[in-house]
Amino acid sequence: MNTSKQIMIIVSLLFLSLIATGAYTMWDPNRAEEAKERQIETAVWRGAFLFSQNCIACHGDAGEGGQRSNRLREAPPLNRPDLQGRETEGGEVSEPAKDAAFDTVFNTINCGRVGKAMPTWGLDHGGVLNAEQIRQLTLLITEGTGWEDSEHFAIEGFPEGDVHGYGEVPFELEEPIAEADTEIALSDVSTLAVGERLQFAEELALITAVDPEANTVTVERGLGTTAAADHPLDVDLLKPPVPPDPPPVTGAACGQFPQEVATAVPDPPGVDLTITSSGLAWNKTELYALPDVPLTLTHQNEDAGQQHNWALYGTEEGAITGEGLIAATEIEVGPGEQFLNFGPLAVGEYYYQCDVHPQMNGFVIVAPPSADAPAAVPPATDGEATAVPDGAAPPAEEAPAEEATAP
Ligand code: HEC
Ligand SMILES: [Cu+2]
Repeated sequence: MNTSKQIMIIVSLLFLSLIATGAYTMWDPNRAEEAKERQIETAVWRGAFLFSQNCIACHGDAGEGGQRSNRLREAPPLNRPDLQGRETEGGEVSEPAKDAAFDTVFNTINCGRVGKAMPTWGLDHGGVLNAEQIRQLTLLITEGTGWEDSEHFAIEGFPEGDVHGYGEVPFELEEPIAEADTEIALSDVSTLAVGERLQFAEELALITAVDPEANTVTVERGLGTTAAADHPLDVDLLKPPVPPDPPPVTGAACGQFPQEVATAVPDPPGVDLTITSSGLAWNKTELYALPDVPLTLTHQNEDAGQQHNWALYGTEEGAITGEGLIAATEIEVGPGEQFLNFGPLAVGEYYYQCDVHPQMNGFVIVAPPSADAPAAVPPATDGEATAVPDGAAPPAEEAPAEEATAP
């Protein structure tokens, strides 16, 4: 072989490897992107499992929040668009908003919320989760794609011969359950106590009495948003956790200190109601209003970047089904000010909440001026003494809440 031929071969080999490298670099970003996506998917899936093990007792099986899932009322929904960097459900993701949400969620899980029931989870802060596990939980919340997995783990446990045993029970049904049954016969009730819950497929039930002789429990059926239904003998029978008591406030974590607890400052019974939202809380949990007069509400949203509204419902159940709406402001990002004209309302108690954060709630108490303010009570004209406590007028019978809907 002569030298020029050798040089030719070397040059062409070099050339070939250059082409190969070039092609590889052009191709590589796609591969890197795909690998990253797969890695996030796996992390979200792990996060869903961790969530089912640690968080559902307060936040609900699918992150739907403690109110909706009938768990810890104060635990907010975590399947919210704002925690995914979106302004609305299914809206565009804003990368800066998503990054900000990632930091807030990570820190909240790591450090807990001092003064609130949200525990500290980070190992450095006396918790049980390491930084990678907290990252997986954070991705579950900011990606928002793993909630079905979480619900599945919550109900079925971890795939394949579940060693973790969430909710598994050492007893079986003795008879199928009919929708109206409140007494349930089980093979063994020795592990059950009043106040605990049973789950029949989708339905939640609260144990109100245990009879160890007859091996039966008496239950309140269809708790929360679930409904009583017929169940066959082989229905999925589980014992979901009861929300734990909030841990005591022990001091500072991650530079947080207990916040001043918002105290309810009663408005003088009136027609101009004011309320402020700040730090994901209302400054008042009771508003006082006069009956049978038009009312106005001023809502000051002091939470920069947070969506809030003020929505009034006939009852708390009405708020869950969305059917009892009386009047509401638009959901708007703070800071800002909103006004709402509504009423007149009949004497009674009405429930209000922020529809984005149902854990922000309270009651409008509609009552005539009390004995403390006798000047405002019109004198009785018929001269008959009526036994009404506190000098309050008897409840007005006309004007049911539904007819008081604001335009
Ligand atoms: C004992 C009940 C409880 C448990 C268990 C719990 N949380 Fe919470 N969590 C709360 C409460 C209450 C809040 C609201 C705190 C507040 O008002 O600032 C909260 C708030 C949060 C927030 C902030 C949401 C927001 O909108 O600012 C995140 C994120 C969160 N929890 C994630 C988790 C994760 C992840 C787990 C499991 C590792 C978990 N929580 C377990 C009670 C709980
Ligand atoms: Cu809100």
